[in-house]
Amino acid sequence: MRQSSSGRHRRTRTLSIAAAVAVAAGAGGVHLGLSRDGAQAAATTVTVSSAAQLESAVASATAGTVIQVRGGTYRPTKTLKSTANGTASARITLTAYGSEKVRIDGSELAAGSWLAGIYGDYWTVSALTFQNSPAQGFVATSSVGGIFENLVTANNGDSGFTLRGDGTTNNLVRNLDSYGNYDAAGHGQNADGIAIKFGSGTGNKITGARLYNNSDDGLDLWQFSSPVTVEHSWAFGNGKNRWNDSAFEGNGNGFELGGGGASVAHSANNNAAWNNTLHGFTENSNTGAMLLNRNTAYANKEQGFSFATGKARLARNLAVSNGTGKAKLGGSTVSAANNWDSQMAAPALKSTDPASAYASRQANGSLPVTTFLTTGSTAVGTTMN
Ligand SMILES: [Ca+2]
Ligand SMILES: [Ca+2]
Repeated sequence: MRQSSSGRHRRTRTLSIAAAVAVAAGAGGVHLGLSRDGAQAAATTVTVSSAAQLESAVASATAGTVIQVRGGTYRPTKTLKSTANGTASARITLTAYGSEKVRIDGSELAAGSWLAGIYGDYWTVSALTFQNSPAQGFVATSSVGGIFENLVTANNGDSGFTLRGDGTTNNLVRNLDSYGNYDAAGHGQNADGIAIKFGSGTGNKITGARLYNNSDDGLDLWQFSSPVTVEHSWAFGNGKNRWNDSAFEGNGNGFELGGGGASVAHSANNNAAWNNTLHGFTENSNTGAMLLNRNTAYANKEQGFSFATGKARLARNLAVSNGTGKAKLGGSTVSAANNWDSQMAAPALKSTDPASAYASRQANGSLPVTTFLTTGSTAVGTTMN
């Protein structure tokens, strides 16, 4: 924070106090600061310690606002919602206070409510858990430049984490854990770990995710018409009926890279899919020229890699012990140096025990260290990190 005695900055400070007071209605603590360019946007830090304060702070956020949430479990009574835009130099931040553990819990929301819905640009949302929503956990609609980091979306009533809408551009989802999401109303057919669906916009990337035990897919790119990059992520145990739903309709692919008519060249690099009820990786009728490099599919119920209709290019991927085959490829698929291609032997897996994949993340939020599915090969398959 830079202080200045210039009249220009003093005027700004006065304005920022007015803005902060508006934000602070009912909030636990307010600290003022000037952004680095001082005159343009005032950084306002709001510390909240009740659900009402949290709802108010999110609804009142403007460019430069930093909302810090004290440790504990928060049960808002309405969706945490904002249409405010940050800017590249004055982001809007929603995060835990220090290293405190924060759970935002949707169990007191009305049926069908999302837990969090952001409709603006340049948000940073980090180090929070969104759980037990009656519908989606966290949704960003037509957002630009979002950074969504070290989040958990768990046991929600529809997809855990969602990006949607046209103009969804340059968002980064890093180190997301999304698990146990299940839509009872749809008998499990909708709830994915992460859904980037029904929209467009370039530059979106997912990295370091664990997407598991969801009723439908780990990742789903249904009708998203611009390329998405997914890397260093794991999808496992999706599509199983874990809810005693006698009419269960979830069908879990690990990585569902399209569907619904969009033809788009997504990229999937250095990911792992195991123990899903359908395929490990699938185009799902997306005919685009997708790129898949150094992914591993292990013990999925159907194909390791299902790319039978499109122009996907697969290289250096590894498929082991999948139910109906290593890979189902079509006439337009390009396949080279995968373990199903000639002269490409499968290296031995160092471990087939997934227990360590469920371990706590490293201090910086990175995936836990594991030898599961690793081979030591520099030629084929994921490195699991
Ligand atoms: Ca799905
Ligand atoms: Ca599915």
